[in-house]
Amino acid sequence: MTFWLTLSLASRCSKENGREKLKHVLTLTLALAFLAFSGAPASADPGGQSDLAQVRRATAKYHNVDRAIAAGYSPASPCIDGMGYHYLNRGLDGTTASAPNVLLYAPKGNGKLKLVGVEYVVFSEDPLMVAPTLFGQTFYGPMTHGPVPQHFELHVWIWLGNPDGVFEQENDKVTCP
Ligand SMILES: [Cu+2]
Repeated sequence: MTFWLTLSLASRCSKENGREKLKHVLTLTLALAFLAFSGAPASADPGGQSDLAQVRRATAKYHNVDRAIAAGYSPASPCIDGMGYHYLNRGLDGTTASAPNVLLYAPKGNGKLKLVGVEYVVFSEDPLMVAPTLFGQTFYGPMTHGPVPQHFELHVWIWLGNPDGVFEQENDKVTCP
């Protein structure tokens, strides 16, 4: 959007001179400053569906768990009913939509794994930390469970429909042997 504004202004300015040009440059500077302070314009996609499509594109290759392992994900939990196996990539911080740091796999009957969703886990020992957000959703937490340090988490069931909702913590369709 900023890029478009800049282009449009440049083409107008080239036809004008001196004072008018300065006026437009000032207007643009103010507009950009406003955008910078107000953050991104209100989302036209509050449910984040286009963002979810982006996550699907980014993680489709991980249907093959060997590719996930090659990319730095490794087993980080036993199979948990409602979630499956968590594969964590410690090189990612869970704050980027297109780069989830956890992949969720459910066991298939043949002993293989089926990619069912992703999870974003943001670790923080800061008791005052405000829960992060992605896709317009606020992460759950802060929480600890077992040996897992304090964190916020958001599950996103993009590869196996969750009747309770795509952002619910657990998916009842995921069961362990
Ligand atoms: Cu989980």
